[in-house]
Amino acid sequence: MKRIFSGVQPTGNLHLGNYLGAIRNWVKLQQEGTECIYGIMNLHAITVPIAPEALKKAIYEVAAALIACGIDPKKSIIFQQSSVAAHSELAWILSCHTPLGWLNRMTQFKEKSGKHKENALLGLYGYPVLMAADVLGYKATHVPVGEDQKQHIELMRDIAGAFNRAYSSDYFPLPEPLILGTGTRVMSLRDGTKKMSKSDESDYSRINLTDDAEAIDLKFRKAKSDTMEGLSYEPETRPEAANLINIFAALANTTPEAVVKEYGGRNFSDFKKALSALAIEQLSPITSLMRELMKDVSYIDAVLKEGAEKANKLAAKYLKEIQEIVGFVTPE
Ligand code: AQP
Repeated sequence: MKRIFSGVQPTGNLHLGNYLGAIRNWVKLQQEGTECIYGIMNLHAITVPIAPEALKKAIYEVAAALIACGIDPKKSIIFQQSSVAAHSELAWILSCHTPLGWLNRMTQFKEKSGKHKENALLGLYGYPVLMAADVLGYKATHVPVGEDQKQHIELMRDIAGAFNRAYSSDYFPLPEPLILGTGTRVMSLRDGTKKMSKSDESDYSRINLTDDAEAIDLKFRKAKSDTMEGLSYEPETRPEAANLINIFAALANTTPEAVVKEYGGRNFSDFKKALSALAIEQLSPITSLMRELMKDVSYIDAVLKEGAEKANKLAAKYLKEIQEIVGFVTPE
């Protein structure tokens, strides 16, 4: 049986990278009729400092974005991670099966903890174990993510294997990453070697799903390009041009080569105009629907409540089985 689990952190505005690398694929998987569970990962969001009001707003915004992008709460489960206690409980059990050496290899921790590792939080260090619990806690088989999450999925497979070996069981399936399409690694519009990210200080580095047409147009116009003549796809030497070509290809459902064939003879400014028109055409219906949903969050509340009930039902059943495997008792 195929079961999909994925999630997004409510750490700010969702951006084009989240959309092309993850959410758009989540919608496709839902349309294929696969059982899908999508989480708003607020326990992950607090691994870096975030103000309570900002977190609350981001949780609603992410829920609105998922619905506006096409995740249908009647077909897929949409829920807030902290509403299902099994995530934290399983994370503890799995952390007792995860050697420190495995966590020390995680590049995301190295990047996010900065220069002062001693001050980095335990939660940030243990983030990948919680992520393993998120997926394994539903016995999910496939995890659609952007390329940046590949290392975390490999670790969760290792943790699942360690647990299975420790109890001579085959309880956890080893989840497969699904890294789909041409938008698996959308880069910053200010620096083609850095990924587009919610936490980048510059708002000009990303296209937010809440941006209006004017903002999208301005950001693409200001996007860093290079001084070379014409348009060519050379990721090593022209990272900014390659990023814009990749974004165009992902939005148009085509290949970078096809984009270069069409726009190769034109200048950057013409290409940027075409790119911004395409992005506006695809993103503006999402932005309008998000705005509508945010006007009255009672619908979002109802979706999150129903999602939490469904997710809890599955996760609580599996957690009980896992506790039995470990040797905990359930007094009847
Ligand atoms: N730039 C990207 N290109 C393609 N996919 C991306 N994803 C994130 N950035 C890109 C994918 O979006 C999903 C949700 O990611 P997340 O919000 O949970 O965490 P993240 O990867 O840490 O995203 P950010 O924007 O960089 O957040 P911050 O700044 O808070 O750390 C994942 O599937 C991810 O692969």
